[in-house]
Amino acid sequence: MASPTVKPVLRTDYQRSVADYWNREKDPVNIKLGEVDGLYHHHYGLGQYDPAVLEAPLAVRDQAIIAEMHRLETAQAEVLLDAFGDVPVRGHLMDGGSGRGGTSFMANARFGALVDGVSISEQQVAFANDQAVERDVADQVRFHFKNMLDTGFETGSFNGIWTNETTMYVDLQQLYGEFARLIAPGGRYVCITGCYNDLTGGRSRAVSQIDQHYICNIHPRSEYFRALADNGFVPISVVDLTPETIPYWELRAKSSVATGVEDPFLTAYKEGSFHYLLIVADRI
Ligand code: GPP
Ligand code: MG
Repeated sequence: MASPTVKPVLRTDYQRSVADYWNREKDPVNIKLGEVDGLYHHHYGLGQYDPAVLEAPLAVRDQAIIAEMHRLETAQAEVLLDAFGDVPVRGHLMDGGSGRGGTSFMANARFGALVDGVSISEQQVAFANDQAVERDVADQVRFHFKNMLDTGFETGSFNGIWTNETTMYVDLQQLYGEFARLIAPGGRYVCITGCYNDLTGGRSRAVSQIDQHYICNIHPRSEYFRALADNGFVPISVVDLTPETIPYWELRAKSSVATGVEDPFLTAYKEGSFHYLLIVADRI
């Protein structure tokens, strides 16, 4: 007898191309930073860097800059997690687009919460699950090859969900429809994202260059609030983190692990066509 139809995780050519990108990705800008302390991030940094790293003796300068960039990326994840406020011990959180797992491990360590991360990259899922074993938290932090637009997780089974720089890969109405189903009433959604400024009239050249670099589709700012409201989410806090992320990009541009995307980010932020936003919204 035929088994019930299981929907494939990757459903479009676009999703397959994004998965392919992340399955191959082994960029030193992420791997070397992760090796500093074993937390592998796929997001940018927040806060001032210590200018002394740029003057460190040549033999250790490169490593000092990398460690400083990593510190700022970890600080970014702390800001995201701060926005959850209190999460019950053994509460249940989801990481939408979990990468190599950095933010998920921090959430588990901070709250004692059970965390499920989802990613459409099988390589990232495997890497993050290996990290969970290495960190001895595989019973509490699990990574799944799943599509965050349609996870198959139980309705109302999460206290909270976050997306750390992943929403530019998906349709926001579909995403927040699924998150509204997953988060129990009173639960919280926390997002850090880059979005373009509707007030400047469209996607600037620099924003298009960022899209092209990552094969993503950066949304206008207004789309976030429309899609959240349409799906039963009420914002409680919106913070423009742009001034706090610019130092990270300035340091990254001077580092040995710069990738070429630094100029478009700095141009877009400084000209005002792009913002780095924290959005916190509650499920009603
Ligand atoms: C990647 O982080 C983040 C994205 C691909 C999303 C794009 C983000 C925006 C704010 C537009 P990463 O750590 O994998 O990137 P990199 O390799 O450049 O450090
Ligand atoms: Mg990175």
